[in-house]
Amino acid sequence: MLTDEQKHEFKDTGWLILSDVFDNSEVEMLSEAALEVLERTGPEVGREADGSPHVCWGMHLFDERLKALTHHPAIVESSREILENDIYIHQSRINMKQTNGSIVAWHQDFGTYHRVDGVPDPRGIMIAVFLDDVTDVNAPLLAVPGSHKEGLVSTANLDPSSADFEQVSKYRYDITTETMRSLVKANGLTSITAKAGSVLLMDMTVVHGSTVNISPFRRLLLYINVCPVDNRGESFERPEYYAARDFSPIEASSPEGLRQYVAAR
Ligand SMILES: O=C(O)CCC(=O)C(=O)O
Repeated sequence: MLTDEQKHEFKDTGWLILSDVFDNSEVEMLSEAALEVLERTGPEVGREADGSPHVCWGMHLFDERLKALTHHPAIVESSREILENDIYIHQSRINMKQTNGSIVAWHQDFGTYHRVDGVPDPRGIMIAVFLDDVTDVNAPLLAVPGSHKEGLVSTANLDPSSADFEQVSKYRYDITTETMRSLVKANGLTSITAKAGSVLLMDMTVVHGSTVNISPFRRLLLYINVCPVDNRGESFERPEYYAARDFSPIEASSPEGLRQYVAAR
């Protein structure tokens, strides 16, 4: 159960970190699952320029361990408390930054969800589960505190010559340097660091991005983006691994729902 202080922090800053949600054995089991799913060969996997996989959208559709994670009580209950409603998963993804793993440009997740997937309102949470320690040296998420209060500040950035145009970048809405400058002048810019096993809950309108990882340390995160069930995507342009078709409320399991997969290793 979140405290009033935590709820206030989420509302005011735009995010909240919960420490020690998953223990080492759960982190190891989830990391194994994520690495296996990244071996998939379909279009749901995004690759670095050298062909190595770094993202898989819709992870919970492809692996029962990752699906079980989305039902973990810490994830479901905390999101329900913040959104004051039952929730569905609009999108999930694995995001791995190896050494030299590439940048994620400044953006708001809600930008694409609203303009492409037809999610009506900026009500939703980007949940990140940390499977590696993330410090200031291995390309942490960078985010502008309070930027969710500005609404949508991103604009379309269409470059049909980019290699990932069809799969990714035709759906991209970037934030100009000028906009970033004024947002950061007013609000500052923060790196989001946490130990493996932590969970980040972030308003999905917060402006965020990350740099190239030039450190020797891997940075593996799992994302689960949830919305209240009365805020469903209304257009179905993108495949299900990008944008939900199933709007059933996510039920919280007991913590054993995930532990059974640890025991089975
Ligand atoms: O993990 C990151 O560095 C950023 C991921 C992200 O913001 C996204 O996939 O929308």
